[in-house]
Amino acid sequence: MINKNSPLPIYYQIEEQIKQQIESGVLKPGDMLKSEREYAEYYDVSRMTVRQAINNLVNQGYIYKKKGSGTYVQEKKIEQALNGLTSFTEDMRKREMEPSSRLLKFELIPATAKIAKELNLKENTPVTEIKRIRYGDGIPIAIERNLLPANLVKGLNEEIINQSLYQYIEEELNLRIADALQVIEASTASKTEADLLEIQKGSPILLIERKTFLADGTVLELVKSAYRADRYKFMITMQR
Ligand code: 16G
Repeated sequence: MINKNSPLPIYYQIEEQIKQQIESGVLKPGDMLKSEREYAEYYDVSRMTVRQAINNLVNQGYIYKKKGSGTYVQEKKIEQALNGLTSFTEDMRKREMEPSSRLLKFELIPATAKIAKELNLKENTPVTEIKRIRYGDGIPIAIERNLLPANLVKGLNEEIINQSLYQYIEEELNLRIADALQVIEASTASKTEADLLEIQKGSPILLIERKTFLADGTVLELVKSAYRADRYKFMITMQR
């Protein structure tokens, strides 16, 4: 229950209670929450107060509103450990989700000056460009664009790309993927991104740039991806 004499604002107390119900599993992903009116009656507070608690939980990604329907508990976010260099396929499998992809582009392009510099190639060297929507259990999670030196990934075809790129590189080409540099930035979805990710335009997304290296220091890929921020979070363990 809430304590009206507490120095903690009432909306905050309600927010924390709902959060606790979600974290403890009393409210499960996909469950519909009570309406604002019901919460207001239940806690004996104004609907404005309830609305503030609800909006805060929406902003924190715990719940989401469906127009004309109600407010629901959000699915759990997929965590990617930042200290392990994983592929999308491995990432999903670890979460016991089924990975899949939709191929939007698979082309050979000549390296522009900028791409050539990043990949340590001469300008106009053939580069393989791959654009995929990545899904977990059929839900779009990310849009991903990879650029790889074409001579490094010989034999790549659509069938392979629909499975795992890293698996092919390691198991078929016997190259050793060693490390990567990754930059993560917050942004909002453009109309095109929103349509591909099946979210509303302007929803939060995480823009990720990854430059991956082979054990001998060769640049293997440049990747730009847009992840749905409501479905994805990063986790990092640190040592001192
Ligand atoms: C991840 C990587 C991406 C890599 C892909 C390979 C991030 C931000 N990016 O999505 O760099 O190319 O996995 O996935 O994590 P695959 O082996 O499933 O094709």
